[in-house]
Amino acid sequence: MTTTSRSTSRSGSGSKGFPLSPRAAGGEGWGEGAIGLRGTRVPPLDAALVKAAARRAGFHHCGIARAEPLDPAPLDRMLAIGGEADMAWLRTQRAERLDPDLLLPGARSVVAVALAYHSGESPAAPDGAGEIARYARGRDYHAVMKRRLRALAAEIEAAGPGARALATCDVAPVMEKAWAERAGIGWVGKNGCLITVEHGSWVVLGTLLVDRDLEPDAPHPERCGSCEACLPACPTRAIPAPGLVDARRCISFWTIERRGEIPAELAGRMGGWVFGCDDCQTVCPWNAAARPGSDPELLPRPGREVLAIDDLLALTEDDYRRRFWGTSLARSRHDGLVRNALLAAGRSGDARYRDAVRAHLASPFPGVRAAAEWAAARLGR
Ligand code: B12
Ligand code: SF4
Ligand code: SF4
Repeated sequence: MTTTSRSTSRSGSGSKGFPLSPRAAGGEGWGEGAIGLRGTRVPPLDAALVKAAARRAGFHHCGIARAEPLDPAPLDRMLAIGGEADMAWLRTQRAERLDPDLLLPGARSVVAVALAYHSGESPAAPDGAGEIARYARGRDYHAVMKRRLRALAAEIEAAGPGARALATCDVAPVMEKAWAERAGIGWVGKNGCLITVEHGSWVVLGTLLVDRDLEPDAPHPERCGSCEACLPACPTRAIPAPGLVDARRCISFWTIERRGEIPAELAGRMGGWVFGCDDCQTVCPWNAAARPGSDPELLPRPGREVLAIDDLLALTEDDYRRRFWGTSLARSRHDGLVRNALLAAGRSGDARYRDAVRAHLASPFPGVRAAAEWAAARLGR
């Protein structure tokens, strides 16, 4: 199997997917099947075989959709309100997001997969603790997803020599939730997350675009019904309408994706979060009933459910690299995590953080400095 690898990504650089094998595209003796690239006939693949391979590769869910363009309405609705914040790539790569053929010319099917990461335990954060979103408590899911997608692709290659595929997780302009819904894995809930019946929304997603026909699954029906619990549960009111997430107000965006200064109006509403936010998911009744995932690679690492705020305030760049390299927490960078901890210290109102906060007033990073000033004002200088 061969993958394309072109030059755009979540951050605007890097590849659209990741290479699965260096072999060149092509094949012979394909017999009956759809017309593929260069007018060649491509034989269909067996969907049951792909799903069995996905189970062997360690995926908890796998579904298949036809690689036909997605409905642009949800993406356009989000872009119309500026809900992408400064993630300009969500807007500039609109066309690729909607049409898989622009990413993998000749794409016929999308294999959507999900990994469940929740341990089933939700210990209340102790006093003085900064909360970490659940998905970030185990190994970096990108590495786990990538390795397993490669294993799945290798099995597809063995079954259909010459097939071409593009494996993606997160960084490529692929709307993974929309594909997972179309492939029957779950539905996009009013909180904007993909929810599965078995594991709730505590799943991360990946896709494999394939240039072969596979028997598609039926799209998953919507199961939120009349519930709207997640909308008022968002502390920063980042879900203005069902299924619409405004990144400009989302704690996840500010604490993970965005460096620099966090607006004071939002800084005061972020509760105990220092990396990501799960509030719109913890209230979801489907998550109360979710089966824990038991995957050792994704389960929380000891000491990663929460991080002590005073510990984070004293975190050096070297400590940060040593402790968080290879984990999802690396995305916020050292200055981002310290900034988040400063704001959490300010929100706590606990004067014991005063000196540690003041130590950051002269930080070279404007975001850290602004957070230190905000927190110091709250704690009394
Ligand atoms: C950008 C991004 C964000 C931005 C969101 C920006 C925005 N306004 O959408 C920010 C930084 C805020 C964010 C936050 C989070 N993210 Co994020 N994010 C992404 C990313 C990279 C792209 C998403 C995207 O294209 N957004 C544009 C919108 C319009 O499209 P969409 O998100 O795909 O989903 C829409 C369509 O599916 C559409 N839709 C489809 N069917 C239907 C049906 C109906 C009825 C309706 C109304 C809408 C609808 O509505 C959806 C919501 O707008 C994806 C990875 C990927 N490549 O897909 C991860 C991804 C969506 N994120 C993920 C996660 C885990 C999170 C967080 C839970 C992390 C956390 N705990 O802090 C939060 C959840 C916030 C929330 N309530 O959604 C997971 C989702 C897992 C899941 N079970 O849903 C993904 C898939 C990453 C992964 N590979 O697993 N994220
Ligand atoms: S992740 Fe947090 S801030 Fe973002 S929409 Fe959900 S509850 Fe709101
Ligand atoms: S809380 Fe209710 S409305 Fe929100 S996603 Fe869950 S089921 Fe849907």
